[in-house]
Amino acid sequence: MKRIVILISGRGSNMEALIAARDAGKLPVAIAAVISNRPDAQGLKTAARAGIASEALDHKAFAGRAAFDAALAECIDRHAPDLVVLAGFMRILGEDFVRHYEGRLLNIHPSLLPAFPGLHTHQRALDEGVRVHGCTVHFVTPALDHGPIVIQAAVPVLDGDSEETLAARVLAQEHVIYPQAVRWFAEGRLQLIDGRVRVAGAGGGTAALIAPGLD
Ligand code: NHR
Ligand code: GAR
Repeated sequence: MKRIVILISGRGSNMEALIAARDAGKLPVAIAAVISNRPDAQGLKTAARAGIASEALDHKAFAGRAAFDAALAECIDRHAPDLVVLAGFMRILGEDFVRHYEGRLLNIHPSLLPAFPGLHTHQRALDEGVRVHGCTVHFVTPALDHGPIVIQAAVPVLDGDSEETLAARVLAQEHVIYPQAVRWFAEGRLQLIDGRVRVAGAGGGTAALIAPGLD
């Protein structure tokens, strides 16, 4: 069975969705460890309660980004993962780190990339007046939020939405597409060809789009 390490910085609801999918028999992976760059992350407690090895590596304790990245890679590699999953992980990772995990590092980003890379995506979507928003699972490359896309889910932006209501609508879809993407990886179905993701056996053969029904 494939081994995964999950990196978090806070609440950890995407991590919980992965744990739940595993527990339901829908995600054939061993969750080797959960690591947070913030020692006070709520998700660390959740992971420990689920019986998963959890560790904190405080980025503030390091002289710079390169030193933190190196220590983080060492910590991850002790668990010998096949895949590293960024789940609400809030530190930008350097080129050396990203290259080391090339093809085995996934992120979930709360927008329909390439729209709104970076932070505060929901407020920016509201400010721009877009009618469709969503989330994206992508392979991580050195260019922030620009790696090959695995799966996206779209949600409507509704009149009267606040940052909170829109974030909640997107988050519900994150919890659907992240376990799906990790499952595809675990099944060996994700192929990277010329910077694009092909999902073997999926109709159409390329990254999928889920558009949940409006009601
Ligand atoms: N690293 C690389 N090289 N490439 C990506 O695509 C990455 C990455 C690291 C994290 C997640 C990303 C997101 O989905 C991610 C993708 C943090 C920031 C950020 O500005 C931006 C994007 C993402 C994560 N972080 C600040 C920093 O200085 C700190 C912000 C904070 O601590 O609150 O690192 O959105
Ligand atoms: C999620 O919406 C995730 O997409 C986003 O933060 C939230 C984390 O929630 N990630 C980023 O913004 C990365 N910069 P969670 O901790 O409950 O999974």
